[in-house]
Amino acid sequence: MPFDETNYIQKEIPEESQKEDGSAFSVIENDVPEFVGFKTFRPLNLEDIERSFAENAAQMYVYDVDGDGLNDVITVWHCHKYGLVWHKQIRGANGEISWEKHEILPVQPDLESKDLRISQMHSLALADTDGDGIKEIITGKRFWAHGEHGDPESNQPAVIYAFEIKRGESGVEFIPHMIDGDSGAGTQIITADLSGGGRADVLTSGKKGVYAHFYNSFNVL
Ligand SMILES: [Ca+2]
Ligand SMILES: [Ca+2]
Repeated sequence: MPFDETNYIQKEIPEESQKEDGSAFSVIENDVPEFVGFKTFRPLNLEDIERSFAENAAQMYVYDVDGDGLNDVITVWHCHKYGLVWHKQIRGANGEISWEKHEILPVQPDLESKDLRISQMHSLALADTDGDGIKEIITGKRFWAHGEHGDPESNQPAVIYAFEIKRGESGVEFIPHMIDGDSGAGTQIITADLSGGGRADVLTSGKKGVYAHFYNSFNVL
């Protein structure tokens, strides 16, 4: 189809939002894409709505996590520290939007605990790796992002995890599945069907090297 500029609307993102590390374009409220920055939710036709989605985000995704028909926001809370979060979209009686924060991995973990925690999650992907129609949240450790001692627990194993979203009567559960324990991910995780098996495989690169992780089956933890 020939280029027709009348098919496009150009809208400049305000300067302060251009500096935000994490951002996403997706449909939250209307039938046109809206900008979601990690400090703001910015519907294109409305004034900015201040909302802190993260302290220092990685990639952000807009996805209906709990399957209630309303898009939610998924991101890392601090890409050099801790926290993997999703923000549930809530609609008020008059259609007003608010957000409810839920932690998938703790923002302030107990370092004495054996519970799963990952520091330096500087990249995030969303893809259906097991082919069940629901996307998994894929993230990993950016090993030595600021060198050996620059970030919390810099020397912990360079893991990659898929968090399976399980929707149930009592809400949403996130089941962690370790994809790999010694590779990690830099600032971007790519998913693509490399093997031709019809499911998303996972590509990572970082200080531990460049890897393709082919989906076989989820480890049962
Ligand atoms: Ca939802
Ligand atoms: Ca899936």
